[in-house]
Amino acid sequence: MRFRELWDEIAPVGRDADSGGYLRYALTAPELRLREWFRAQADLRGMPVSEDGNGNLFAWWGEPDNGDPNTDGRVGTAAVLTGSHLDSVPHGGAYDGPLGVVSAFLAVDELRATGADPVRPVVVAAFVEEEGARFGVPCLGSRLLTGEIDPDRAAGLRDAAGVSFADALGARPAGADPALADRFAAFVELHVEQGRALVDAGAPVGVASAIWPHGRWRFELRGEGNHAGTTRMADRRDPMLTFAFTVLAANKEARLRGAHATVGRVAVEPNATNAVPSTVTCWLDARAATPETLRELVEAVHAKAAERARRDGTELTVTPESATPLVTFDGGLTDRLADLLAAPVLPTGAGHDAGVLAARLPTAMLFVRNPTGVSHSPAESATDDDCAAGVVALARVLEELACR
Ligand code: HGY
Ligand code: MN
Ligand code: MN
Ligand code: MN
Repeated sequence: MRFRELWDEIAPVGRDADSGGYLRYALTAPELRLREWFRAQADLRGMPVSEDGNGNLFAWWGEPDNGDPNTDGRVGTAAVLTGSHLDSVPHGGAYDGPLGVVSAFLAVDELRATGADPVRPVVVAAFVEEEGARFGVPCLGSRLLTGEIDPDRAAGLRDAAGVSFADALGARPAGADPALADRFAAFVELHVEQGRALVDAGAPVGVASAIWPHGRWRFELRGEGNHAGTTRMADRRDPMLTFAFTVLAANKEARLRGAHATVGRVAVEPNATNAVPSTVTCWLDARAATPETLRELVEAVHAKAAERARRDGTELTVTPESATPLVTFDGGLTDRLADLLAAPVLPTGAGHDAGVLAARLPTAMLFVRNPTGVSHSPAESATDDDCAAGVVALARVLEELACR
């Protein structure tokens, strides 16, 4: 086990010196460097790398499939897929994503050290744009691979500088792999926990039961830009007021339902201290235990924002940007892994590529304890001992799924 050694190789990549967090947006320089690192790690292990035309990378231990999922006429023995993503949210933590990729390579090493002889290929994956931090749609790579998003829609998604996903990728994305379920027997994603359930349980590793349904909605509030010094308060059409009320309403409506609502991103036009804004655009991230609760929550926030917009003389447009349904991981597989590892089973409110692939493949997730419970922040953490326990757990899972 060389966890620290391997971890230190990627630790400086994309790290912001001021915040200590990571700026590893999909297909930008730091993430491209991590993709090169991924290829080098695969190479070191004699694992050929295939790409799926969507920006996702796959390193094969065992006979690789023909590498062109979309023109596939022949599928070999279904492989066991593991891995995660290399991109981050703005000023994100070190572990969210890369821990699953590093652990996957180390789990391959562990298995090989024991002389394991898999009857199925073991494949380490790095999925592109899991966070949606650059192009707005989370799990973009896995959604393309499963056919959950139309390749033309994905191609046209643009980043803040106007660069399209197709341009960043260098091609129109290939889209769904019709042979996906033949190609892969199962997917197991290891991820840092983004909460404190494992701290409470006193366990270094857990198994995921479900992912709350969640989504992103863009709220565009238009008013009238005007002079801060001369415009009478009664004459203003100030979208910032509607915005402020919307944020408070989201918080209240989520609390009422035991759900989660966040407004973590906002853009103000013209963004001047001495001007009443003309437009405020904000993004609502909403998550709840059931689809019904999520729908009610978003409808309630929308209704309250619309009512407030009428009072403020502003105009409101709400656009859904992404939706992730309730994911219940394969019960048989989850129970099997929880028994194998004697690990607790827990749900999460975070989205993952595993949640997308679960619609097509038997899928499970392992979580590694996070002492602070903090994630999507530079304060995200995990101890080396727990990360090593995660690798051992993942190796046992791969042995169970690929060597029998
Ligand atoms: O849950 C999320 O925000 C993302 O999918 N990682
Ligand atoms: Mn094939
Ligand atoms: Mn994340
Ligand atoms: Mn993640």
